[in-house]
Amino acid sequence: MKQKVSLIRGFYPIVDTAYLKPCELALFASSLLKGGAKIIQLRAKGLGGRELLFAANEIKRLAASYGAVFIVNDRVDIALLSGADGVHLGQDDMAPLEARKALGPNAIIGLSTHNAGEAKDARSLGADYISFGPVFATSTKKDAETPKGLIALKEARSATSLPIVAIGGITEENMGEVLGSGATAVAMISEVLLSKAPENKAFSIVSRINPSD
Ligand code: TZP
Ligand code: MG
Repeated sequence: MKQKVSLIRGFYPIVDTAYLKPCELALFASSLLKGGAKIIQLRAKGLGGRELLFAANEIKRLAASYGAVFIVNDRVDIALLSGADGVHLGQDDMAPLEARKALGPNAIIGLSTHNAGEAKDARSLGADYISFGPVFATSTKKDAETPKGLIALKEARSATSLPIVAIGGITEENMGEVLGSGATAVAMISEVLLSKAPENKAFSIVSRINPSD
């Protein structure tokens, strides 16, 4: 099932407690999946383990019913207990190879990167895909680095053959140039979570990325 990582492409929405109450996470995940999302990440900085596992279990069940991939941000323990398809780790989180020991060979392990050097090193660190960003300015992540821009994204593309999930300030409007600059997938938080109609938003994004689907 290692080829599951080939599902890391296109629209990569993240349900995040930066904008949602814990009890809204699964509802939004459900809307995004109904709209056609094939990946969902759960990101809930600071949420206690009990509430986080509850949300993760619900979202895993929903994602599985749509044949979608479910990724947990930061927390290898929650990924393991919820049966998630993978985990997304920052540069200072548990090392990907350690996470793999816990989650097994089929788990999809993502690693955040911010420059071509980190992108280049990601494979040997054990990552299956990388995120790269912030590509543009974002108000979602308060401690985000300065925006890297599309040229830096192209440099990251040249530095690794791993799938690249671009993140940071990505919208339906600018996603075309991001994908055109080498991103395999586009992560979006505020663009989808602040939308009044997340299901329609997801549908519109997915239809534009995959016009034939
Ligand atoms: N990592 C880099 S930028 C970012 C994260 C988690 C936040 C992206 O949020 P948005 O609202 O899509 O700009
Ligand atoms: Mg992290």
